[in-house]
Amino acid sequence: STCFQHWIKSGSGCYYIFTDYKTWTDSRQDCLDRGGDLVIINSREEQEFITRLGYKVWIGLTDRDVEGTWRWVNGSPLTTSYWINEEPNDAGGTEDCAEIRMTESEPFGAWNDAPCQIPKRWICERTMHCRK
Ligand code: 2F8
Ligand code: CA
Repeated sequence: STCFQHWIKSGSGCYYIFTDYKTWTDSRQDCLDRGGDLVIINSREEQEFITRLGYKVWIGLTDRDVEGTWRWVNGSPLTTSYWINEEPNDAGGTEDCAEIRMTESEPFGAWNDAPCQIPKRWICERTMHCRK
């Protein structure tokens, strides 16, 4: 199978990588408008692929419904996670959306919770184009 035009294939997923900046909600809406959603990270390979892009990006993970209960945008609970040490910390009581960032201690990238209104780059994911 292949990805739709302009989507990048990695593993069994297709990704759209943005170089402009939007709030978490607007990022998610952009992904939905394109037939995808913010990326859900299911494997170390996917985590590393996104980290290697070298950007801080919004991912499809939030605890805005129930503080402290992190859920993926498809409603599934968080099982395997890649939080930076001491994250998520809900700094200032204002951090309900997850980003990937690279730090010196996390060269393969790890997650931080940040305020959802901050504009950041984002990554959409969608399934492959099915050939009949
Ligand atoms: O030290 C970790 C801390 O760093 C920043 O706050 C100083 C982050 N804030 C933003 O990205 C807005 C915190 O989320 C992070 O926990
Ligand atoms: Ca944080």
